[in-house]
Amino acid sequence: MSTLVTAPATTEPQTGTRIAAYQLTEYLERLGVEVVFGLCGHTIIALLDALGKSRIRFISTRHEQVAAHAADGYARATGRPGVLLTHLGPGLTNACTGVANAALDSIPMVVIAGDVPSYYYGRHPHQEVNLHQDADQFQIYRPFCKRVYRVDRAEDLPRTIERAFHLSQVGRPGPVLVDIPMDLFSAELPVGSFSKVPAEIARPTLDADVVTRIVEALATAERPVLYAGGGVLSARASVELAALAEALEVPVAHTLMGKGCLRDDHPLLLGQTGFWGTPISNEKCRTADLIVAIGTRLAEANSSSWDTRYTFAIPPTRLIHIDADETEIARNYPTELGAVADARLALSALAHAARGRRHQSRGPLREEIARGRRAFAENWDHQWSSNQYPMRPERILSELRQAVPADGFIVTDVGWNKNGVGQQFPITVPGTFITPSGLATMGFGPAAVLGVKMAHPNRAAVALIGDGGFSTNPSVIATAMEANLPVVWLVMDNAGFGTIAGLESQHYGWNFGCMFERCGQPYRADYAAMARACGARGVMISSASELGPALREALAADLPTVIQAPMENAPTPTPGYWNINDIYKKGE
Ligand SMILES: Cc1ncc(C[n+]2csc(CCOP(=O)(O)OP(=O)(O)O)c2C)c(N)n1
Repeated sequence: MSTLVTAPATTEPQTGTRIAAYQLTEYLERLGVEVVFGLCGHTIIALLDALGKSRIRFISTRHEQVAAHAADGYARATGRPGVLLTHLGPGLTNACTGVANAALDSIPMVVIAGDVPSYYYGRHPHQEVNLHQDADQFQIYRPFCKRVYRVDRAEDLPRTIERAFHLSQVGRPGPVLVDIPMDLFSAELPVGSFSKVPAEIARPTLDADVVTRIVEALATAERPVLYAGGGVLSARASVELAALAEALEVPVAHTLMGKGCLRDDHPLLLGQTGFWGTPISNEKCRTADLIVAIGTRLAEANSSSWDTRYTFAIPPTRLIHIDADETEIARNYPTELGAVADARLALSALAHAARGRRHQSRGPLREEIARGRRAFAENWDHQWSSNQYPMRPERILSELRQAVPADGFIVTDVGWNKNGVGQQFPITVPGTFITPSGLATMGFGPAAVLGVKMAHPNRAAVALIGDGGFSTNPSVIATAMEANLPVVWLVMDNAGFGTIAGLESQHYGWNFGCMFERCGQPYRADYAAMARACGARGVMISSASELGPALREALAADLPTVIQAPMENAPTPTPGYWNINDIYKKGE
């Protein structure tokens, strides 16, 4: 049985009334909420007043998107819901991108937003969103939240908050919005109003006959593959996955979000699939006779746009799919058997049943995997020691891997950083690779690392990001200073939105609109100086050999550090396929 964040029954005296904001804060404390990320506004200062007097830390950011990504990072690093507090209107719209990013990666989050006073609904009070319905702002979150609640009566607040924590964590996790008119924070509620706590939940597992059927299918298949998605990591199921793979000698491929599901040096690990995958992983999946996929959407990038020539050929490959969300099953591929289950419980049951079970001979599988992985690495391993300046991206990865302890967190953004790490960077401790996959939001990494460090102050936390991603919101430096979070941002600086510049160059022969330029010349902002201006540490790398020492110093420092590494805009290898490349047409 796995448990939600739940709270012990209240011990407060049950008489009289008390301001809702105070009772809400005490309830959050009882739920184990350690930190709230947000940005102030006149609608939420009643709650800030209460938070300020509580044990809960409030991390005040300079942009609500930063707060949302930080709450997301915190949730990924702890497995508990991130809590975001935002003002109405522009606060809520600013936070949208961060909350949507969490939603598309199934991250539990509770968003608390202030709204206009309830008694002014529809009269156009300051900042009301009401073009279609009075006090309508909560609707903005409908497409990506599991549920949007607007609380219309103070008495409904306790029940709604309890529902939000429950819903954000059950089944497929995700964000839930609770939109609260500002007057309700100041309402007097009977003491003890927040007494209902989220229930302990026994998550679904597999029936015994389903377990037998899947183990039988894996044991008797000639070329089976286990395919792990982010659901395996969020369920903390790496041990169970390894046990199943080893019991039946089945190789393991993974999605971007699934990276780290097995130690990178595990002899059965194939690597990532798809456009930015590895040849051995794509090949073993494409030629498999059976794939058992767990906790994955079988999404486009990881499936080479579902083109049967590259990553998955289903059919003829048979597919068994286990997921927490029934809507994911059989969407993109014909599926022989779907099962709705928690990844850890399912893998544990399968591994238990597989122990000692005879299986088909896999031949020299481990040697083939080792050979395939080595052959691909030979394309770039000579670059690990390249002294080229501006640096080769592979040298940056290699220095980072050497400097960061195995249990340190690598938080990426989008661009070379995400694609390169997914493909080429060894992760040995599950859960230490944190990346935005579903929405693939540029700007996630620099902010999410704040939440990750908040969750694990004694472990290293490095944001490996592009200069495009970093410059979307450099206010993260000031926030890290204020919150005393000694994170490291390693900026891979190719003076532009390099990945898109590369794509445009490939198809159109130039990179109009994608590079940073001033008066027709490349334009490089000095992010290291920007960090120093905030009182943080800033290091501009001026030769490849400086990076390793700079990283070690940054990781030992008690101040946040920006390390800016000028880098060649070299593309990440793409052994898979992405259908967009067939769309572009060049005119005169
Ligand atoms: C918010 C947002 N806008 C645009 C994009 C499209 N996009 C994907 S990669 C990328 C370039 C990122 O540039 P940078 O951070 O410098 O990394 P690089 O590609 O140079 O490695 C862009 C703009 C996105 N993913 N997110």
